[in-house]
Amino acid sequence: MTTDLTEAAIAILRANDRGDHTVPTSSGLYPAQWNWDSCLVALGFAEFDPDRAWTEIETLFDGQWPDGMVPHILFHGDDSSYFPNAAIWQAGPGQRSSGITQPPVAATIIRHLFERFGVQRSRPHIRLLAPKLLAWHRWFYTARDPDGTGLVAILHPWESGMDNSPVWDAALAAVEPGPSVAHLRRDTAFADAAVRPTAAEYDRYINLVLAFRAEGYRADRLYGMAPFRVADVGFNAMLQRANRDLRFLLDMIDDTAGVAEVDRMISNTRAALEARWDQAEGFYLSVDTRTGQAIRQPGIGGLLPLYADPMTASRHPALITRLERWLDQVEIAVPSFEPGRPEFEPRRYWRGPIWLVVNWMLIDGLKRNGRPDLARRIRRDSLAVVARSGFREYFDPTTGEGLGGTDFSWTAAMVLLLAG
Ligand code: 9YW
Repeated sequence: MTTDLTEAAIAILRANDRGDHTVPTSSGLYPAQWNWDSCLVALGFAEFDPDRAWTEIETLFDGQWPDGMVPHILFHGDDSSYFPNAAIWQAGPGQRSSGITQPPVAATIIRHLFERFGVQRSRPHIRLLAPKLLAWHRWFYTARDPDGTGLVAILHPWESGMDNSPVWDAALAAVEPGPSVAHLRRDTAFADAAVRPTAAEYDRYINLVLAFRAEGYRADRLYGMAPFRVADVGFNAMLQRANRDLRFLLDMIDDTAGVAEVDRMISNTRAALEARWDQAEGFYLSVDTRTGQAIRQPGIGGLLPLYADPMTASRHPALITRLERWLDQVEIAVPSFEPGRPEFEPRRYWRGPIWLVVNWMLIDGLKRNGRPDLARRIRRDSLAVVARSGFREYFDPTTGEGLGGTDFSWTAAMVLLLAG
């Protein structure tokens, strides 16, 4: 169905298309290719330009490091409007990437493309990409879970994709701030500082980058020295969902050794994620693996086991009740942090605003978990908030106000996917 909204979404993706990759926004705020943005944007291209969807993912994997990591940013062109740009990172074989990763949603997106386009058109792409995906997932379980716990760690809040979520507050407070970088920030030239991470957070983000740079971004060094290290439920839930989708892709190309390897990842992570359920809290809790402390901040990542596993709701009905309570406290679904808590800030980035990409994960998960009614509500709200406030980066769940960057690629992609 073609509507004004889908026409506008296509126009945004076309405008942000740089040929073989898409920038999150043309405004200058993010002048490069971000890992999970690219994957999620491919879901939008899939609705009107299948070849372009595959190219997006293939460009991302062209940037894969020899050790298997797929960086969180690939810098392709003029990156002078972004801080920290390639000259600061000084990372990767071509010095054109960041030195950390982002949520591994690629396998899930590739499976979606396969289901959309069928075997004939997808098989050559899957043959190319599945071994690269396997190398990335293997990197996670070696570099980021060297003790074999079944949960991989993030070493920087940027790796989570949910930069300033209150879930990181305590772990980040323990990181040395280093010198102030307030005068170097470029993001606040494009978006109101009141809806972005704080100066104290940015100083620590950059100090972590400099600490990793001093180690040459060597995976065998970073895990032990990282001053920030969290086994996050949301991140691991996205990885687990991707593991299941990767298993499907490897099976399709008859890689039996690969299937067996991923089966081990799946069963270890299933048990480890389940062990993060806290009956008294009625929530999944992430853990600071430097201190061993459970993190009692209810961020939206704690709901993502619904996306990883279709049995989550039947095992833990309390999780659905919790989500329903969140929704009762806002106008529009879904806040990225629990409303009513002191840390909830409905306009500040990942401390409360709605992000459509996470809404999509919950919609998908709720359908699989036998709650199509809740999925419908979130879908309706997601489309309505864009119709009302435009293709913004994120939205205030209490008012529907659009916030952050404008003409955002992944917001456009989610509209195409959800409206289709
Ligand atoms: C940054 C591009 C990225 C997203 C992240 C989001 C934000 C800021 O923008 O990061 O400087 O990297 O938090 O999830 O990938 O849209």
